[in-house]
Parts: sequence; C-alpha cells; structure tokens
Amino acid sequence: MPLIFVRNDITRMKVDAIVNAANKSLLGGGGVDGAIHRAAGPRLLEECRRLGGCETGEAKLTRGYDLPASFVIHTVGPIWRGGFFGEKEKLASCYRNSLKIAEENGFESIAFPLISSGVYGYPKEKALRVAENTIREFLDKTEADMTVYLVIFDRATLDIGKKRFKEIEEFIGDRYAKAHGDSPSYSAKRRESLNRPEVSFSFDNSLIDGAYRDADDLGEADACTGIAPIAEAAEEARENAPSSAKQKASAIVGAGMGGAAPSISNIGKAIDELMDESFSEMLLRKIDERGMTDSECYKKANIDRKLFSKIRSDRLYKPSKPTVIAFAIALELDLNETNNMLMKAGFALSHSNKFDLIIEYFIKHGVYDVFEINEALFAFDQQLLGA
Ligand code: AR6
Repeated sequence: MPLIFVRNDITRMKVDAIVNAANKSLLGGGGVDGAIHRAAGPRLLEECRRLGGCETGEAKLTRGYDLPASFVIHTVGPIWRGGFFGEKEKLASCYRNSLKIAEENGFESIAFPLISSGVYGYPKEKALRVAENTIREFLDKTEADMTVYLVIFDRATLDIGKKRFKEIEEFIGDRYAKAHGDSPSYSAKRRESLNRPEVSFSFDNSLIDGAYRDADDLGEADACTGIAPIAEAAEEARENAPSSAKQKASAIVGAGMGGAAPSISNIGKAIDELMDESFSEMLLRKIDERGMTDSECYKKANIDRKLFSKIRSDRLYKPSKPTVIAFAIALELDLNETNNMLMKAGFALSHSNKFDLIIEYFIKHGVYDVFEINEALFAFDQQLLGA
C-alpha cells in the first residue's frame, strides 16, 4: 500500500485505474482530460455521456477502453479562487472519493494526476500537499492492498528552488565533489598501481568514507580482496550485536585477525557467524524494540504488505537497498545503525552517490518522513524509497 511518485504521461500507465481531472460535464476538455479521451478512444465519451455529469469533489467510474489502464475514475477538481472558497476541502474530497471507488472495486493500483493544478489554477506546491496528505491518510487507514501512483507531469511542480532542496544541494555538493575529486581515491590509485580491474564485492565497503583511512595500514593482499573493510565491518557489527553474539564474534574475529594473517576460510566463517542475525531478524527485533506493530512499520516505510510478509517469513530475504533504507527511516535509526542494517544486506552508504547523500542528509537532520525524503529524491531524479 505504498504511495509512489512517478514522472510520466498518465495515459501510458498500466494500472487498474487512472484518475481523470475532468470538468462537471464529463464530456472532455484540454489538459489531462483531453489526453485521456484521445488515448481511450470515442467509446469513453459515449459512456461519459450516460453519466449525467459530476459535481466538484465527486467521482465516477468508466471503463478504460483503448488505454492500458482498465478503468478511468473521473473527478472534478475545484477552480482555484485564492483559497477562500473551500478549494482545499473540495480537492481533498476528489482524492478521497476516487480512492473510495478504487477500494470498493478491489483495485490494486491507481494513478492520479495532480488534480486542479493545470487549467484550474491550483498552485502546484499546494495541490501536491493536499494530494499527498489525503492519499497518506487513506493508506494509513485502509486494509486494502493498493499501490497509489501520483503522476507528476512537469518538473516545475517540485520546486527545486525551495529552501530544503537548496540545503540538500549544498550538502551533496561538498561531499560529492570530495568523493569525485581531482585526486583519485585510494582504492582507484591502488588498482592503478596494481594494474587490476575493479572487482565488485557484495560487501562494497571500499565506498565507505574512511574505510581505507590509512593506506599504510593495509597489506597489498588485503587491499585487493577487501578483507580489511570486512574486518572493520565485522568489528562494528560485533559492537552492536547482542551480548551472547558479541562473545562469539569476539572469539572468531580474535582468532581470525590476531597474529598470523587470517585465511579466507576463517574470514568466511567469521562473517557467517556474524551474519547470525540476518536483515530480516534485525528488522523484526528493531520493530519490537521500538514498540511498533508490523503494520505501523511497513506503512511508515511506504512498503507493501506483501513484501513485508515475504521478508518476515524468510530470514535470509535479500532486500534491495531502498527497501532497507525505507525500514531504517521508519525505525528512525541513526547513521550508524542504518549502516549496520544495510550491511546485513550487503550494502553501505557512500559519498560517491547522490541517493546515499540525500539519505544521509535527512538522517543527520532527524527527518524520518519517507514521503518528505521521497519528494527530495524525486526532485533530484533518484530512486524512491518503498514499493
Ligand atoms: N499525464 C499526467 N499529467 C498530466 C498530463 C498527462 N498526460 N497532462 C497534463 N497533466 P489539467 P485541471 C498534468 O489542466 O487543472 C480540462 O480542460 C498537468 O501538468 O489537466 O484539474 C478539464 O476538462 C497538471 O499538473 O486539469 C477541465 O476543464 C495536472 O495534470 C480542466 O482542464 C492537471 O492539469 C481541469 O483542470
């Protein structure tokens, strides 16, 4: 039951229903209404004629005909008149009534345009706020498994000039430039000198800031195999593990790292042991510790119930990076804990990528609202959290 922003032409969306921002006659018009009628073909107009119009804030259902979507929900948004004539409430009721129709018909996916924000003149930022809040309210309450898409047609809708985005831009700017600076990173230099191709590890800790803090600390073999970062990761995991696991980890890491150089099989064993608590187990433990219910957590994470059930029932479930981060945000984990959770799934946050920096920005600022984060990710053309 997530809310997902997409940049698309709504007439191309293959969902159970798309919503049309129509007028009271329901007989077609310009903007998204015109585009939907053109793509659906003349049979849509025929059916609309039989509906007898529609009041502002209400919604009516038709088939989708030649559209990839099976149905069209037609709703009539308010015309903006300065905000003094109940526009906000009327706009919210467009979303509520459309979602109600979708729920009553058992639709699993629905896509909205930003109703009233074109010809009807509702300021786009404000229209977006109403859309988002109303959809979130609905998703919080509903038992239905429904994915709601909010289609943002033009880039100007998300005002990249707003204060929060400016701050994020600066935050990214400094760190991103450093990570991609003139002087090649240590690992790049090292590869160059060894004339070896880049090797991809599931533990790609070479991207973590400071993972290769001091080049002289590392033997050549270690630099090539990524052993040192793994040992660091193991150390960190040990710190954060429950005490029984800590003892075990301590013994293994001690055995693996002390004295003679550790063998690969020892390291492998150490990792297996430290992996005692999988991503799925860590997630469930954190949910309990936070005193949350499962549904509070996956809804806050903007994660679909089915996906959550899969994770719950498979202790070795391998989530995607945005899924892990969505849960870390829902659980309000700090940066350290977020990295621990990511590590369970073989990921890490890095300064080499904008997505990670945006996540870091929000965690550092204590903002744990997946939807607010998604707005920023969307504005910066990054993958969104949840699904
Ligand atoms: N896909 C997704 N979004 C779109 C598309 C598209 N193909 N085309 C436009 N939008 P508007 P309104 C966005 O004007 O303000 C019609 O004439 C657009 O960028 O379509 O509710 C009706 O018949 C904007 O953000 O609808 C009514 O008379 C949003 O859709 C009147 O316009 C809504 O813009 C309704 O005006």
